Amino acid sequence: MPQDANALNGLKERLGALILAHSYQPPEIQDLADEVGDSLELSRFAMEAGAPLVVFCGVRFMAETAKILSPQSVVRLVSPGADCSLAACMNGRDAREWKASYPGAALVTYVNSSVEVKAESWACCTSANAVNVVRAAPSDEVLFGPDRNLAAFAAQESGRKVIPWPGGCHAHAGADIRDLRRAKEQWPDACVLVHPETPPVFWREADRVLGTGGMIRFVSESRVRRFIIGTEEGMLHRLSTLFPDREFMAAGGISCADMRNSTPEMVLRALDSTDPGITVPEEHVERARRALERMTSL
Ligand code: CIZ
Repeated sequence: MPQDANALNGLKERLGALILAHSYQPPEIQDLADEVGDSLELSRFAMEAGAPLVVFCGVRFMAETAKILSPQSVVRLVSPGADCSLAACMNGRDAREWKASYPGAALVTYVNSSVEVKAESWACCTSANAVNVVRAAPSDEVLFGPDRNLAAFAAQESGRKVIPWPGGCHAHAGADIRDLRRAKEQWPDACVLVHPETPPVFWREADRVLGTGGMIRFVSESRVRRFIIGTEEGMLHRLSTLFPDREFMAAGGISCADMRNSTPEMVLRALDSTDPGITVPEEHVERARRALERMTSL
């Protein structure tokens, strides 16, 4: 729709807006975005650009993270109802009560969490640096939430005593191992990359367990031609765009409805709006920012 594309580019330029899209977004959204990446990379882009308006194509916690790290920007989420099932697994009260039952233990939370939970945390992490953040935690026991699979992976890789919160991403935790096995039968020569939010049975049948940024780095450094990818299916478009000479197959049936409902029309509406954008609860912002800054520095 060239007319809409013209309208979108014209508005974007006039407003000095930056359009950011997560790697799990639909192909047509990734293709129109200024930058595509994981939540950490996108927050960094927002911080560095200092644009007056950031239009975020992703889910709520990502837009909130961008707003906390770039308070001077108006940050609009294109699909205002897009939430993360994993972030909903733990609330501020859960985090406070959990910490109270393990006095002295540092709480590390995955960035897929609410602002209030971030504020209760010693540090946040992404799938890319969860192991390093857990290694750096200043306590014998480390509380890790809300994703139990990422907690188990960080424990396995760091050798630290990690106590997991029993939460999970509905899409990754519900991934079907039979689907991965079928993909391996179809492409026996392929390299298998899976996300640490998938259940441990996936890791045991994979060549590497990596976050989305790690998958991109791995493919760029590998000579292998075919890859089976165990994460949200939007990642296939990202990989195929970056590496047109390789072949990718999705495995596990991992699809997040909240990630997949953005459309170009919604991006246009978010640009052409007077909405003040994402707000974050004032009382939690400073402490959440400290936990996020630890995440970006580790
Ligand atoms: O950190 C992110 O953006 C998520 C949710 C996953 C990943 O591995 O990039």
